Amino acid sequence: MNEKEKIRKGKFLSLILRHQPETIGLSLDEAGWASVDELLSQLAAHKKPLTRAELDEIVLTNDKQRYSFSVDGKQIRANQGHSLKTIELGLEPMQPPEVLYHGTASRFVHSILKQGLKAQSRQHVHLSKDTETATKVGMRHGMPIILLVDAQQMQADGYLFYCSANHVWLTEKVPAKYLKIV
Ligand code: HQG
Repeated sequence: MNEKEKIRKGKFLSLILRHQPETIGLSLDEAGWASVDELLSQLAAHKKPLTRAELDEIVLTNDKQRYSFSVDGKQIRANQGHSLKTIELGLEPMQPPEVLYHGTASRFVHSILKQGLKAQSRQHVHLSKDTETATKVGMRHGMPIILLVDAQQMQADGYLFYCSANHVWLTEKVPAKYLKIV
């Protein structure tokens, strides 16, 4: 696989494991896991063939470590980013850093400062520990703006934070009073 092919196949894998497993007739369990054998056979059946070696390469070299294999290597899931409401990753609440960042596009800022950050189509609001990552996330939507989240105060006020296996910080919502433009 060349880089372009790997990115294309990885994106399709994200679609399947986070949003629409039914596209290839796959089912995920309640924690988001799919059988690797079933994934590969359903991909082949839907004219998107992938070998086990290619899947291993995608999982291992993915720039954001988006996917994990189970310990026995028989199952696979996306580490975060799901829109499927029935999936419960089973992450334990964790103490967040004092501040976290959220990158968004300038055109959303007015609404965010009024309504707070909402999970939109996903299960969680996604936050990062550093502004570089937040900038990249914001750039996906347009002119990037970084918002600082007072995670310490949120936690003191009873909000829960989770950290995915690939170190994305997740929370259900961020009310506007905890946000500041960087
Ligand atoms: C915005 C990528 C108006 C929010 C990234 C964002 C991340 C509001 C957009 C992960 C709003 C949702 C998630 C409000 C939130 N009014 N706009 N009240 N509240 N928004 O894609 O955080 O590459 O669902 O700011 O790296 O951009 O897929 O969320 O701009 O970790 O692995 O609504 O996706 O990871 O967009 O990105 P998204 P996101 P992957």
